[in-house]
Amino acid sequence: MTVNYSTTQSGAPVVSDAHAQSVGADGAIILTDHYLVEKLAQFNRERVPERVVHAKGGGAFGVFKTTEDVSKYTKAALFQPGTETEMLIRFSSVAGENGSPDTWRDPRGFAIKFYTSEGNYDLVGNNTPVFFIRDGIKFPDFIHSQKRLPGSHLRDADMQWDFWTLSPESAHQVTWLMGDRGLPKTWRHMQGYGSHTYQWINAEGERFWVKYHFHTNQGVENLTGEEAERIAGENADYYIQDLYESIEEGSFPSWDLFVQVMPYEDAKTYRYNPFDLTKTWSKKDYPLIKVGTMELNRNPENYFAQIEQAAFAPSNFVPGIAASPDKMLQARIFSYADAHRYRVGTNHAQLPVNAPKSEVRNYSQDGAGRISFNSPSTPVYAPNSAGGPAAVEPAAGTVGGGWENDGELTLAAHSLHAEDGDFVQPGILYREVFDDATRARFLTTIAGAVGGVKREDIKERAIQYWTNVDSELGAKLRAELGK
Ligand code: HDE
Repeated sequence: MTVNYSTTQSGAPVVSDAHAQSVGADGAIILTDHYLVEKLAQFNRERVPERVVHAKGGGAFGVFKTTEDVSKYTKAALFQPGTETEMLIRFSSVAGENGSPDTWRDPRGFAIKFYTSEGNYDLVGNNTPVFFIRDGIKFPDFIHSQKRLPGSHLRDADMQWDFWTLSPESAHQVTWLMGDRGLPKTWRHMQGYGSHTYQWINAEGERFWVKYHFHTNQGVENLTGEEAERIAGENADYYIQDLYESIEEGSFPSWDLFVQVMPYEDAKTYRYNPFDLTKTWSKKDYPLIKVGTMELNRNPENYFAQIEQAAFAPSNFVPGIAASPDKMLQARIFSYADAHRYRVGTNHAQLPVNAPKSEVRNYSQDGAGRISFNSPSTPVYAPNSAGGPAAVEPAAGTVGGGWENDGELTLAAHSLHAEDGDFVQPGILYREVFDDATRARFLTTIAGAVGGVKREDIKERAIQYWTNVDSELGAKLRAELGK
């Protein structure tokens, strides 16, 4: 009969789960009680650094099925008709620390890892199609302004609005955030976006620009400001619980994936610069094309191992999908793998949740926490004459997904196209997409947020910012703040 006795980490039986060894009942505990030492030492090391942004989140596993034929746009194996690919998703909020309420107003992360037959493809998006800035060099400053003051350790409306109003490119994302969709009812009831423009390449080597849209089959539903505030007080883990319980009950949430596809040459002349992350593409210009459906059907068994240690990286591409000239995307291609090396460790990609289902073949070796290794007969260097793994070189002169570039080194922003302007699309969103009721709630929300600003000059700049989005809105906000 096997006895379920507890053991040390090395597998030997432990003497007691309840008592440390001591010299006499009332005497000193001893250093040779290595099980006590091991237990306390492991406990001290249970946490890894939380994500500097998107710290609070939850996730689940599922399957993505390609139901349509988009092979004329991409050769990626996961997007070929009928292909089913296992995937992991992690939803999150951005500014709050781990443990902060799920229902605070914030963008929500929508990070997917597809375990494809050609390696992992990570699509690390949000529930919004745009972002606050268009150059990655501003990201640390932006996040500092949304987090806490160093002295009081409090969040602060003055620095949020100081940053936003001095960065007018934020207006589209802030309009979006202060609108109804800034407070999704649950993670199941929101859309997901790749946000950036990505590149797709078909089997003939033809290139396209694409934007990803995940449409929820649960329907888009939002909370009102009052509901969100009440829930934040009652249940900080409202979204985590909703997702977990839905899946446990067998009610599997799903999203249909659509793409907007722009022919390669159009990028030069499209009315908005298509690589500027603060802009969307009109669906009239580039209609949605369906790709397939993602269904979440399995909860993690261990939150830490499978969600906290999940490492999503926009640098994880597969053949047929590549980067674009979007400067934000390019900054992210560096940033995420770097964050994982620091936060989870240099061998993070070998942990079960991060490891691809396809075989890994290369000459990387060693490092803290190494799990897998090559057979001793595989050479440890390339090139070699012993038949070790070797790159399949792409066609001469290409890296399989590039674009032409020319010019001096410059600090210039993305070039302006015919209808570009920081306040153009937010104005359209406010006037044409929002209805009357949404506009009324929007005014209450921004009046509340700007109302928290103490410095008069920043408050005045905030009124000007909204006046630039829509002059009537600016006047209403001024009246509201004067009350
Ligand atoms: Fe992130 N972001 N980000 N971000 N982001 C992180 O990665 C960063 C941006 C997004 O569930 C970090 O592992 C930079 C846009 C999601 O694990 C970090 C820039 C979009 C998640 C990081 C951006 C996102 C992150 C924190 C500007 C949507 C959570 C620790 C160039 C399109 C992923 C970590 C998960 C997480 C950096 C902008 C989405 C620090 C430098 C734009 C969903 O590496």
